[in-house]
Amino acid sequence: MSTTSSPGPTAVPAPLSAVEPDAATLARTAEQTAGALLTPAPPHRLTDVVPAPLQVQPDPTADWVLPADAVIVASPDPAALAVAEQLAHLLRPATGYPLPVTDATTPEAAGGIALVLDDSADLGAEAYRLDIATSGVRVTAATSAGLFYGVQTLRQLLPAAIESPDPVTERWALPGGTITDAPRFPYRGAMLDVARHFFAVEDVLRVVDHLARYKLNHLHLHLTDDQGWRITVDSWPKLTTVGGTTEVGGGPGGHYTKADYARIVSYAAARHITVVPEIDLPGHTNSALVAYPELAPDKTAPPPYTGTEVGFSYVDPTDERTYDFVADVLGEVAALTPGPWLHIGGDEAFKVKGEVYTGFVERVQRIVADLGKTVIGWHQLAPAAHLDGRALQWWGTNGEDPTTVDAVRRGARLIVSPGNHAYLDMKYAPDTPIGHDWAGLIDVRKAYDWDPGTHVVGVPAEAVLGVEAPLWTESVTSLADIELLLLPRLPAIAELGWSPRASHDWASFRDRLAGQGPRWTTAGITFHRAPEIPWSTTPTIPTQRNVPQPDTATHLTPE
Ligand code: TNX
Repeated sequence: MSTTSSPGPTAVPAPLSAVEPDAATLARTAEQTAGALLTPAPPHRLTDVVPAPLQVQPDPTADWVLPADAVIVASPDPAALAVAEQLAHLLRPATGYPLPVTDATTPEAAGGIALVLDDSADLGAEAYRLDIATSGVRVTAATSAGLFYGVQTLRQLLPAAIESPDPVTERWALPGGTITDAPRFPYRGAMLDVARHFFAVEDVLRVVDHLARYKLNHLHLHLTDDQGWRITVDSWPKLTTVGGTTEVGGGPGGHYTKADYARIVSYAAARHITVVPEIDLPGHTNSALVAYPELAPDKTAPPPYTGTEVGFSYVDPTDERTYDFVADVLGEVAALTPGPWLHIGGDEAFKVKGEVYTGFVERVQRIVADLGKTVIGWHQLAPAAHLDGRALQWWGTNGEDPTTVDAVRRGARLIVSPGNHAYLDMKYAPDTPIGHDWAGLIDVRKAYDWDPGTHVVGVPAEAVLGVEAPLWTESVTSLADIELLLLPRLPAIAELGWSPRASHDWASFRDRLAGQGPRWTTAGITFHRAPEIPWSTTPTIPTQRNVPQPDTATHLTPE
């Protein structure tokens, strides 16, 4: 890793004086020298953070080392205390320190770490300030989300060994100074397609952990498609008992019970991530038609589909029963989902055209609004009438799109997911073992070098809600596959969503990203060793964890 900084005060052995030292001084000097030899690495630089923070003011005189008896003290608020517990969970395994959590009306670092909720500090909803000084560390924010993001930054400033699941002898140094940070866009997301291949709850929780590390705040779950229906709907039970039993390639499929889904939602909420459920309509519905032929245009069940073609299936837009189905499904999904969004798909419904398509979408949009939720749909929804708050997810590969620009003029906001920059299912290079290439190859630089604020010509930055990186899973069958495609491109998209445009700099990003490699290795996370990134060759702490697991703090109650 490319870190240079003045070493912390205890790393430098005291110079021997000309006067004969006493035994105690000699012993202390020997101990300090041994310590410096054992752990010569200086702290990371305060700028070594992904996504790049808004403002960084290093103070090389203020480096700090976490003492074994440090206490974490938080404002007396359940959400702030929950973040303090999360911090303790992050730090305890590798340090082996007890790190008790306490509360105080005015938390003081006092040689430890203070998490301070302060709505008078002029910090926005997701903003935080991180002060690292010789007296300890303080994170200040107006909300628990801000505290959580400050903790993610703190985590990255510690040595990579902090990711070890087992105790490690290390000097837990932090670089001195102040970071003041806030996101550029309010919507920063990733999508996981659990329909083409089904993934266990544990795998999804692990993806949530990856999002949280990089301050992403939305997880879009593509829950239904031709190859499988993945969420229980009590009023239409065969959607999962029949429609959930298939997947691409002929595997067994699977589905989430309502309790499974609630577990994902609450695990994500505890990490300040909103789940955005997608029920893809009117196309991409073969699995629903297999379960309920009455929804099919010819009222005949099609054969189950386990291939990878798109655009052939649709629910009958001329039958009222279809709208009962949509209302029942969206009603049950809305009831399970605390977040404001319902994603209604709308892509590649090639057989439902023109006014029939827009008429269908407009009815579904109203169903969503009547449920008190806000519509997101793929940008194919653009021609349909605008409805308050509606957001379109743009996945084009060419920034010219007059139809979408017109929908924005009528009030739609945009989530940008350009297929040729943000699609995590595209291969990195021709030899990437899994993935697609219909939108081109996406190496890390291609994932990083674009601007969500100006990408779609004619859409002003104010209309851009944010950015999302979708992962379609036709060729993805395991957690290791997911991680290979996610990392290291997810942090690139996260930086586009979080960091100010003025900080955009490939050379800086490349070096900071390289610093993430040893963290992933230490945590047992798979990633693609992209050749354009100067990964460190320094050996990392071996982990004894064979089976990857989500963060241990699964019991945390959501807010
Ligand atoms: C297009 S992008 C699709 C998906 C496929 C994906 C494969 C979009 C809204 N629809 O159905 O899985 O390409 O990259």
